Amino acid sequence: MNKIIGALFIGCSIWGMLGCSTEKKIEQKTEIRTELSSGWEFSQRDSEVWLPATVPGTVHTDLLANGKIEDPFYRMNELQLQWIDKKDWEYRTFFSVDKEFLEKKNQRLTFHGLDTYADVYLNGKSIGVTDNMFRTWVFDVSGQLKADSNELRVVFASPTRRGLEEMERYGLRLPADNDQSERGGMGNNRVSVYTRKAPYHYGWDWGPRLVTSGIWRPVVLEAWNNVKVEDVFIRQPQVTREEARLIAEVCINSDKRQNVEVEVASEGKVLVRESKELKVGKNEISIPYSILNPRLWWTNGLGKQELYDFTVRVVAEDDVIVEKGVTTGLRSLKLVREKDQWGESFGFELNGVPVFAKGANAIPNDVFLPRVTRDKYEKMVADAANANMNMIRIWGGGIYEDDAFFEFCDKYGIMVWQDFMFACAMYPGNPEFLDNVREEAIDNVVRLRNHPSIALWCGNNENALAWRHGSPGGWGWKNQFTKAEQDTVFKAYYEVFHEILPGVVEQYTDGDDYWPSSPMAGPEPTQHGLDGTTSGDQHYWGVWHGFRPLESFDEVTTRFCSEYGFQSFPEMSTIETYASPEDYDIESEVMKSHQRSYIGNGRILDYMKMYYRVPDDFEQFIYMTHVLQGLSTKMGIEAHRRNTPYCMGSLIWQINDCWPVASWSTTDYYHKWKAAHYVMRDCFKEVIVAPKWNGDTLAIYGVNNGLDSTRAMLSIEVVNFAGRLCLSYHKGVKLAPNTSAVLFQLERDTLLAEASARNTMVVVRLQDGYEILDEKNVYFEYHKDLDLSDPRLSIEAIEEKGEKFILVSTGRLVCNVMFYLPGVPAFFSDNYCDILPGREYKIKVDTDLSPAEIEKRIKIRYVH
Ligand code: BMA
Repeated sequence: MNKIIGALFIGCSIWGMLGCSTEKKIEQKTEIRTELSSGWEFSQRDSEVWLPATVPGTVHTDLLANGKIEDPFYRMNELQLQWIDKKDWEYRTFFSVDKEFLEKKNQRLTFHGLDTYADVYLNGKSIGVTDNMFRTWVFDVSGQLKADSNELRVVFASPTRRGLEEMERYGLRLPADNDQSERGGMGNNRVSVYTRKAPYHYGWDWGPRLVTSGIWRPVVLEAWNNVKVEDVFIRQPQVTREEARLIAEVCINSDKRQNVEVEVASEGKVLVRESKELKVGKNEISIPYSILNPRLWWTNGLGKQELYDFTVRVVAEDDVIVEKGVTTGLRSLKLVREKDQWGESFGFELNGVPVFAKGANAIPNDVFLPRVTRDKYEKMVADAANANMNMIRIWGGGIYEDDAFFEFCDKYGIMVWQDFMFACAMYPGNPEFLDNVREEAIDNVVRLRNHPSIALWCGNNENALAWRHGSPGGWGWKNQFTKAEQDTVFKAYYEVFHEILPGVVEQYTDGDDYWPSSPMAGPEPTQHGLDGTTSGDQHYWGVWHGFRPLESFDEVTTRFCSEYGFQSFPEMSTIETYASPEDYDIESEVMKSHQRSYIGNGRILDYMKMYYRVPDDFEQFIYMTHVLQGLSTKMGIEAHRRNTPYCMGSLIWQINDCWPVASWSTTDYYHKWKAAHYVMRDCFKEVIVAPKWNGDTLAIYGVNNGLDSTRAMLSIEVVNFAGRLCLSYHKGVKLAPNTSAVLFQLERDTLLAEASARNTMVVVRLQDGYEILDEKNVYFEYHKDLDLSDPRLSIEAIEEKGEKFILVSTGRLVCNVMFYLPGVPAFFSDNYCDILPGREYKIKVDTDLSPAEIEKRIKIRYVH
């Protein structure tokens, strides 16, 4: 049983974590807060069997923990678990509260996430009904609690049965292409769009269909007397290097009419204090103040991620009654769209400086969301920062992520492009649905708006593109509807994405930017549903979905490429978690079921044939998919950056996975780096050299997306695969900020002279003194046509100051060498890279193995 024993908020003990810096103590015991996380049980509705449950959790993970189902991710188990979403489930716990709690005037129960259709009962009495997994549900339970045993019961209705009912009620069958209803035994009843629940739970082209129910975020019980600070929002109307003009908007709930002082403090200093007369109930208070010479928040790579802890205190008769802390960063951050010689720009400006957005799209880190711990969020965001990213787009088919994700984005300097949760579908427009959406938007905007990392709110993912109202085209969705029905569907679209959501962003943020749909050429009716090329943002899927060659990244213009990507399998150690050796064939049932793209594994194979020799061996093939994805990633990023400042953003689809699967991810479900993630780290450096063949001419571009001009030495060396230097050129160059320029051009014949195109390469390097800013290898032929003979690599393992390294050298070029330690978790600081003859590479290895064991166990794969 949960026991609540006066967990009082006194002085700095709790608030210290939030940055309390007062000398004063809170003299009055005002607030008690506890999480109801223990003693939970669950049961299939109407069964007498109650089993232990975890809260926060899901019914699937509870069934798994109780041994009632097999691991949903293993082989084809997912198919056996489709009954779960057809059932109703019940959760309950018993808890007591102490005298002190009971004596408080205000008692409140908050569910931070209920998935999804739930009836909530306290001591047998209904206290609320819920229908949106994204909302925070707050119930006033004042006077309804008992000292000894309270029963809290949450009954979840089958989300798919309720979905069917909602679909019937709405009367139109709306398109939702990614909903894998057939797999769920629901025929073509794509019910996902009628319910405000994470769309990807119903399946996606990288995700299983596992439609969960459960209490997925914490349940919190609070009690207080007198005054409660409900919310603090630090508005930043004007932030410059000289001054940050701020407004603390404070929402205070008061039990009585009273005169108080409200102060804002930071770093041990009271910044402002004002007298206020509180009325009974909610009081919205605005307190302007400013900070001179603020320490600005910058993105990863451009500066420090300075954060400020502000504390708002309510003081009466010289005692602090209550206080609340909030952490934010001071910065001006906006989306700039201005007419220019090419059309209209699309780029982010941070503290007055244009920032090339380098990053990736993110999906939820698990199908079973409560499994995503704070550590996993940190790993994901740190992986982004370590790959030189400065932006993550939270894509609209998942969830509004936990606070932890945004805290890490603030800390690591990652801007967030935040979609609202609508993707690749059309949605109902009945008044209850629209109201529900509005409340969901308010809850999440208010929850997240203090994070300096938030750069953009975006209505949806690809809905406009797919629908393409008023014109032929799109994804053919309009054909199933009469003209009148089309207008109904679009009216709902328009209300949500052009009225409700921008209205919420305008009302509840400090002028944050809003973009109705990604991608779109612009919000004008004439631009509706058009992918951006001369304006707006673009999802470029010519590569992969369109089966265009990788070179086409360079042929397409984009002002901001918010999606593009290429698939690979996860590495063998991950495949081993869901398949057994008899499945090791890309055409096996198991491998195909862990591949959800409609073009499947064949698309990877077809691309591989274009650039590489296709190996027969399964494990070598898996490795080659990484190499191929790495090549595509390099070509995409370099194309976008060569186009600076026409193009000001490059976001890879996608950084992560929600289960172990073949997908576009650059780190897999277990956050293991694929080759593409290393490639991103290289290609997202502020200064890069990006050579490119224009027919028979090698054009060597230098790109600088940093804040300062850079002087460097460009060297171009033609070497054969045995390491003999054939030719070299050197040139001093200057790279201005946010520019891309051709630094040098050379003809293929000049470079090759008498050498063979099959065993000669060009090494292009930008160097500042001894520091190598960037280096790229250029080949004269595709790898499938190169003379890549078997290598004789020498690998020596050493330990220096407790860290392990391998020293690697070769007499002949080896391409895309993957180092691995079979069966042993290890991270190599560099991997999948070319090893050139005549050099020594020192690569750090994070592993528990000793150097001797590393040498014994290390294995490599390479392109041949
Ligand atoms: C996009 C996304 C996703 C999808 C991906 C790969 O455009 O928005 O819906 O998973 O392509 O097909």
